[in-house]
Amino acid sequence: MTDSIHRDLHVPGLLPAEPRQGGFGPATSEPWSSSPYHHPAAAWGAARSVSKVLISERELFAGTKAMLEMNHPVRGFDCPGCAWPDSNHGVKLDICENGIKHVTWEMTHKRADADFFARHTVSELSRWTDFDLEDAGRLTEPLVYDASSDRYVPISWDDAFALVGDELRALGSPDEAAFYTSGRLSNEATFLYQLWVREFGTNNLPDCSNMCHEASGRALTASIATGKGTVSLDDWDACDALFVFGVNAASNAPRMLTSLAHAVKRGAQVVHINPMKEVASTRTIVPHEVLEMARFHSTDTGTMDVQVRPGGDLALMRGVAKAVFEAEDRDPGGGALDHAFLERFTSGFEEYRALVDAASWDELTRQAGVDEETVRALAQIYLDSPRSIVSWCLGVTQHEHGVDTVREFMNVLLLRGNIGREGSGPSPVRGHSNVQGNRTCGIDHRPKEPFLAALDAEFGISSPRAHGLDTVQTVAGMNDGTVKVFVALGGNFVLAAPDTTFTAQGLTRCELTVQVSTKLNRSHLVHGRKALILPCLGRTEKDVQAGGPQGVSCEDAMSNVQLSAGKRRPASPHLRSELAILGGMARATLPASTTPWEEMVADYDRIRDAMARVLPGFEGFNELVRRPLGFRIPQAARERIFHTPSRLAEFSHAPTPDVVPSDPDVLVLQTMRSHDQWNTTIYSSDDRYRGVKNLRELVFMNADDMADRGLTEGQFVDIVSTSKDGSQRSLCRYRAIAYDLPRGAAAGYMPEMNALIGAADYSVQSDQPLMKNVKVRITAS
Ligand SMILES: Nc1nc2c(c(=O)[nH]1)N[C@H]1C(S)=C(S)[C@@H](COP(=O)(O)OP(=O)(O)OC[C@H]3O[C@@H](n4cnc5c(=O)[nH]c(N)nc54)[C@H](O)[C@@H]3O)O[C@H]1N2
Ligand SMILES: Nc1nc2c(c(=O)[nH]1)N[C@H]1C(S)=C(S)[C@@H](COP(=O)(O)OP(=O)(O)OC[C@H]3O[C@@H](n4cnc5c(=O)[nH]c(N)nc54)[C@H](O)[C@@H]3O)O[C@H]1N2
Ligand SMILES: [Mo]
Repeated sequence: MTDSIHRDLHVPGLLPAEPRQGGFGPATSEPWSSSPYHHPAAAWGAARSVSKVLISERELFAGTKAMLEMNHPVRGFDCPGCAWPDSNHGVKLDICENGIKHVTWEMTHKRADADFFARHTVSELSRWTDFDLEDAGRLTEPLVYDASSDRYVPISWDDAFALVGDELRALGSPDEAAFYTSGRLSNEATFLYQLWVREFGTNNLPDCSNMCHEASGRALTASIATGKGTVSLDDWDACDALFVFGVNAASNAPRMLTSLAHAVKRGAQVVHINPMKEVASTRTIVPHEVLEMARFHSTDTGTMDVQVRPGGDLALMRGVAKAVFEAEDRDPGGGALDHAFLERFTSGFEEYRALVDAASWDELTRQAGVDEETVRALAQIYLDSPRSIVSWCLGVTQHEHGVDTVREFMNVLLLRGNIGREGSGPSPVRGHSNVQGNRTCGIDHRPKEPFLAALDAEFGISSPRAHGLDTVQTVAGMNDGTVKVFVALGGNFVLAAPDTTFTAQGLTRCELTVQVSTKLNRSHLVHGRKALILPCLGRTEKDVQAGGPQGVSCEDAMSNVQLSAGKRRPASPHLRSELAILGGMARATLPASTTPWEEMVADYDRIRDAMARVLPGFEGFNELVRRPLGFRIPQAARERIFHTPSRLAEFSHAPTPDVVPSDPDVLVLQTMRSHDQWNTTIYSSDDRYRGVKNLRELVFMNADDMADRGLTEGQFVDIVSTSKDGSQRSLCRYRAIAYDLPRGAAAGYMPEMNALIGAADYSVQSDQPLMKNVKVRITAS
């Protein structure tokens, strides 16, 4: 086996490459184990796991109190966990295991204060695990990197802002800076952020969405002229069939389990389409139903499982379309197709029909990795269901053909008029709690003209029109020297982005890196020549500005916008809100700006007033957002008004992609989350629903693929990936674990496995890194 050049390249700040049991999670000497999980999701294990985190953070009382405030419709704060909407059944609290873990992680009593940084050099911290870095606790004051002592040392807020302003103004062009967002930034902070960046003069606004749902946004925009799903939770409650693609709901959107269980209970069909059989496709104990929990009653959360080939979803849905056309041919006008809808509201139907007719069953089933009988069974469910929803997450988007696949979902929905009526439509499961709101409020490296025109008119500025850099392009720019300043509002860029060493090398080549964060993470240690850590308030904390206590708003995955106000005393008196930090950096960068930065920061209502004039659907924002359940942003597509160039919903006509590797030795590896992690934050090395304990450095494989390679359970293997550009990367001494996966499919955990994904490995359709489609060879170590 050849060691790739990338492994030899040592970048300061990165952990050395040798494996540690536990991966980037807590180091552990406990024996690892793996055995199938047989219990319903969200059962007592969830309660135990929560109390473990609460107790370890010594926050049992405060944590319990916070839980009662979280997602409370009138006086709560928005859960900073996932973007799944709150229960639509009135005032009931809507909380979940992983949301609670997420919140308590922020509320820790531990502090990474100036003393802490005086005790540890950056080189020393670089050898800590990522778990230990975050576990140092909340950051308490602004810090600047001091090269002479290799330490972060305190700096005043004013000096920190001045440093940012000076560096930015010294650049040859505003395009030499990039401004990253992790999707938990509030709507108001988002708006201020993009305003600063555009007034400064660039659209370089890479965000986590570039790695997440960029494909969904592009596909939906092309087909129905909105980047978002069109359904609400009421639609979930009304549908006859739910097709759920590529999401691990029990871990990543646990409150979705409630909706799945309710759907099955009232007799709807719930089909899970996933190469991996995830626990959400079987049974759950509905988190709210305390009585059922006490009695160990579980509810089914699925009626059918389809184990698709990685990337085979498009072919699968094309097979469904083929069966729908066949049903129409058997009984013309009998209701298989919604002719009235197709004629009045769509464009490109005939070409789509011809494309599907030309595709053979053999080819579709081979590409889908699913037999014809199963595809037909799926199609029958679709035909028998007057109202259908298609829902999906990263299993669909992080592939080469993510955009075409989401468009195929739309094609199939359009055939039977499944949009713009109750119980039907597309429903992407978004990631970070406000990633959807970030786009709505202007974080977009490819902004649209009407938005820029409105922004310019409101503030008397002239925003740049040229497209900016996304995440992948930003990493390339840092490496080739065209990006010199990197500002990150949240997130953990070096671990979240692909090609870890390349990304790390890029960051170290920057003149200045600025991280606005709550906790210490790897991206603070892999830094530019100059570096700032600016600590901010978390979502649970009280935010008081000159104009009094402030609240901010977030948009969930179903376009509901709600106010969120923290209640806790801030972790340190020196913390500032993200908005105050943004206002400070903006003023220092743009001393002559006529934008009222200080007034907007003093009273967020002033920001919302401006947003009401710039953003469609936000008219009366301050009043709307104070309603008990907030408001839903209106969507034309939901009313069957499609603002596409043709004014019609557009069928797409992509060829069926070839997703079967030509070399049988090559496996398609997906990189995913375990149950006990939040993206780059890893709480423990367990993955309860997949039956794994104390192990993250593993690769799940089909048992026959293991046997072919002479591998036994738990044996050490080396994983070598080959990038689109031919370069190779490797991870060594990972344990092979047999799992119910289709042949040719393998799976392991992000962010560790980002080391395998080359900078060239992104989709040409969406520019999304191919995080679910890494071509690898696996051999015994
Ligand atoms: N607790 C917790 N909650 C989270 C997060 C977290 O880290 N922890 N992260 C948040 C974020 S930012 C996001 S974007 C979401 C992510 O939510 P998910 O999309 O659930 O994230 P992953 O863990 O990457 O899981 C991907 C799923 O897609 C499946 N899959 C892989 N390839 C294919 C394929 O080709 N076809 C199909 N049909 N399925 C496939 C995998 O088997 C797996 O079930 O969750 C959000 N919520
Ligand atoms: N291989 C692989 N890589 C992936 C993925 C994958 O499936 N596979 N998924 C991708 C996806 S979908 C996403 S969304 C990205 C996630 O990428 P990011 O959003 O960049 O990463 P996170 O781990 O969510 O960021 C965690 C950090 O956010 C900071 N933080 C927490 N709360 C706050 C707050 O309130 N304010 C501020 N300012 N900072 C805060 C803390 O310092 C914490 O360390 O990763 C991507 N990377
Ligand atoms: Mo995400």
